[in-house]
Amino acid sequence: MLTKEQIKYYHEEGYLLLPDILEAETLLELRRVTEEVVSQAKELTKHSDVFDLEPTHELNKPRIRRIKRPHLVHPFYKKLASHRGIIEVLMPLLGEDIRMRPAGKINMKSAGFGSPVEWHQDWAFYPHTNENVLAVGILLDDMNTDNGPLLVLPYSHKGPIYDHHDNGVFCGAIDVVREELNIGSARELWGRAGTITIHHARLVHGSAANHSNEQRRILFYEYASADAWPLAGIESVEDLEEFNSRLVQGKPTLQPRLEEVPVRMPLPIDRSKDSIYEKQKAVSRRYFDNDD
Ligand SMILES: O=C(O)CCC(=O)C(=O)O
Repeated sequence: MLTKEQIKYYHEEGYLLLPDILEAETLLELRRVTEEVVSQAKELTKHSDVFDLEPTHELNKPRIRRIKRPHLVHPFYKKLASHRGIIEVLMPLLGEDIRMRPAGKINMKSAGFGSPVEWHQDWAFYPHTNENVLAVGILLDDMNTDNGPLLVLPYSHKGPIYDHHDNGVFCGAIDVVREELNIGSARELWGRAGTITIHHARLVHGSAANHSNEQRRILFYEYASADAWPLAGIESVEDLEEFNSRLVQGKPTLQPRLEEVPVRMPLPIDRSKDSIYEKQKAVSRRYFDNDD
């Protein structure tokens, strides 16, 4: 459970860093399963439904940037999304009824070349009827200042939704010069493997390339209160059974709660680009260096 101070901190600053949430054996199993999944990517020559590849990936020299929607890839990841330690941390922030979003990913950030993620707000990708929406990051490896830690802009979840478009198309990245963001106020989130990060869906965040000798893998799950419904066009709710099957805690509802929240629709969008890395290629001015 979270302390009152931690709950206050989350609401004020927009993020939390919580050490030792996963037990040692769960962490070991998470790493083992991840290595097993990655070993299936050797034969790939292009992105697949499961893997997003680094620009320098080669056949038989796999360079995996991301495992997409891990909860659909291996039952262990599905189970982990409802880990009691995580749910107990989420309940004071999201309430008794919590649904997982259909996305989720493991960003691999391999040693030496792991790609950066440009500054963005998750809310720009998936606005909901209210802002009880957040992402949980589970560190598979120790994260430090050199291996591409998660960078967050405290308090930015209370500010505007920045423009994530370039040349009239949603590119999933903020041009921080054009939008005059004060990147100097960013904080690095560090921690040992097994630590979790939590960031509010409106919080501006990103991360640099990993030029160190240590890999930095984070598994991200995204959660919303059951009464926070995705806005039309963002995610299909035609299959109500599937929608409700993603509840990790509590009961579903047919009554979305509407809140006055800033929204900028991520449209038009190139749906063939299935990962943030591919979408962000369309931004004209990058902040982080990149191998592309
Ligand atoms: O992996 C990271 O450092 C940031 C990931 C992120 O924000 C994303 O993939 O949306």
